Amino acid sequence: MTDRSAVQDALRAQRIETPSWGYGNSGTRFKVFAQPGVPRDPYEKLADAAQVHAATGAAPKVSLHIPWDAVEDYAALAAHARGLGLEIGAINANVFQDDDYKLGSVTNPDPRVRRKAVDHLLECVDIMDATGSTDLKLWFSDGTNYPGQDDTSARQDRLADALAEVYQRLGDDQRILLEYKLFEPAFYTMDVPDWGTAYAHCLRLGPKATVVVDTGHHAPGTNIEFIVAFLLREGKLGGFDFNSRFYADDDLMAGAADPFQLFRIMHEVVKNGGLAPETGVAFMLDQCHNIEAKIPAVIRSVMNVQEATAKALLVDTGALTAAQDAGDVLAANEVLMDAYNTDVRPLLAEVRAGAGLDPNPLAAYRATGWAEQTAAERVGGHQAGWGA
Ligand code: LRH
Ligand code: MN
Ligand code: MN
Repeated sequence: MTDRSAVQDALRAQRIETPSWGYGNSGTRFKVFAQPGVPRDPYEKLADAAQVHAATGAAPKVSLHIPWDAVEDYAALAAHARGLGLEIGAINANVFQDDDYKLGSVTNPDPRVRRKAVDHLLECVDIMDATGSTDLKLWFSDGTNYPGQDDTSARQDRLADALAEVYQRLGDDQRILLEYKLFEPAFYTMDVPDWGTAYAHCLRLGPKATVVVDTGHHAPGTNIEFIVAFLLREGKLGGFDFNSRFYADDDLMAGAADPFQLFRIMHEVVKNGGLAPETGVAFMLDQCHNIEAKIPAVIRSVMNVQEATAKALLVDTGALTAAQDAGDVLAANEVLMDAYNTDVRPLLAEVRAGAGLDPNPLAAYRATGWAEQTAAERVGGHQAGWGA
């Protein structure tokens, strides 16, 4: 696409969902560094997310993680979100932080533990009903550490049974987003280690089950954009958990480690129609800001996704197809690189100004004084949920 106003329209329409846990204190297993002004409850996390949306105009949805974001009244939480101009996005289930889950959750050899895990997933669907969320994001830490520890295929059977039960419970407008991860916390086998496993389960479940690509969940060197192109072609790409990684599941700011990879991913999204809301591709962040200030880090991440998207939209598709059809390898590559090497910051500044926003979201946020205000008002910040 090279029509400038069409590019601007597409950028204006893109929505990036931010994670509640990105606003809380987090760290590694070595240390959590508490920051001043960090939210003490889900209501305050939403208030912080509203700052990101106010500065960018692009982040009206917030993912919740249950029970990290457990509240008495979920309808009231959703109403609070609406009052802030936000909506509740994906409900992330958590079946990885209970002693019972040492040997797995839905794939645990003990049927009692499996029942408990599935009940939690069903409770998450209740929370979707109460909040208006349409997406149930499932990530399982399940797996084994040693050869022979458990029966690999039996675990797949248990997983399939659990997913089928949850799928049955979904409402018409609700769906499962199934996430995969190569390793960690299990080190020998993960029960959903890769997109192929996730895809096979989703295919068996039906149209309301799709795959989530978390950009931090692959082996080094994996061609993530190929996975994206393939899943989009099959109608099975539910969305992204965007973040950056240098080594493993680092959960750093999206586009910080490898902006070129993010561009290549967004190129496949744009080329294969994944920006259109009808495709249901959710652009979510899944990050933790251990040492940097959280709200500006989320704003920066939103901007990085927008910049990658803008560059992908600038790819001259006519010239690209012509070069590809002619078998002109270098010309085709040049078309992509021309788009990637374009400075899209002025274009995005124009889009923001056109929407009545400050062209510089980070400056806009700083000018609010929110960081100083919350540092003074909020005492005893909330940990994101793990890493202590
Ligand atoms: C697992 C994961 C998954 C969790 C989130 C906190 O590594 O990516 O999405 O829900 O981190
Ligand atoms: Mn994730
Ligand atoms: Mn992860």
